[in-house]
Amino acid sequence: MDINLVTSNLGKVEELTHILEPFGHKASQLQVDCPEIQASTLEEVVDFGLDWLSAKKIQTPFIIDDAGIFIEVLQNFPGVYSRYVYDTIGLQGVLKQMEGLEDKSTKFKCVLGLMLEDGSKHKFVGECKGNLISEIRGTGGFGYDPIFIPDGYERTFSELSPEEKNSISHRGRAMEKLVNFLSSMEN
Ligand code: ITT
Repeated sequence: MDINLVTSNLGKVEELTHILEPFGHKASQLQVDCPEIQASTLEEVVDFGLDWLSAKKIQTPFIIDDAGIFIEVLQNFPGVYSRYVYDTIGLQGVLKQMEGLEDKSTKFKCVLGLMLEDGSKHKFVGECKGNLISEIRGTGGFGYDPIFIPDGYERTFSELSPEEKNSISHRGRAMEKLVNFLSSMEN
């Protein structure tokens, strides 16, 4: 299947493409300036995005991806505001907020939205639990990857290979559900 990935984030394009290609799907990035609504959940952002893009008659099938990092001791902030926080205070600013706090439990969450040619909309959710660290480590990945260590590992997402990250990440888990869904449609 030829699938459009509607995102401005090249890191996401790489991760999504690596998962889709072995299943015979061809992925292409499509950059569309989709307004980001004020919402309290990633699911709401994705619902809005799917409707908005479909009203703009964006070529189907397409996938959108909304993700964020949820820091437990900060009442799950920044969550839906992860992009804003990253662009304003950055990783150093987040680390500063965490100074002196012992509990560094954090999770990543990804909600994928899929719009098919028949106009049907589908959402797939994946999470990855772990901990923040107090320094920036690693060069791979993107966004918050250098400050997050997934449970069961001692390396940050940035220090894992792209395959390792995809095999356990929030996006990888949501994508596993999405490709299974596409495969079940073909049978
Ligand atoms: P699009 O909306 O164009 O897809 P974006 O970068 O704005 O791209 P999000 O709103 O989903 O994407 O991301 C919110 C923030 O979380 C942003 O700063 C990302 O870099 C970061 N982020 C998303 N997925 C991530 C991941 O797998 N690892 C590290 N950071 C991630």
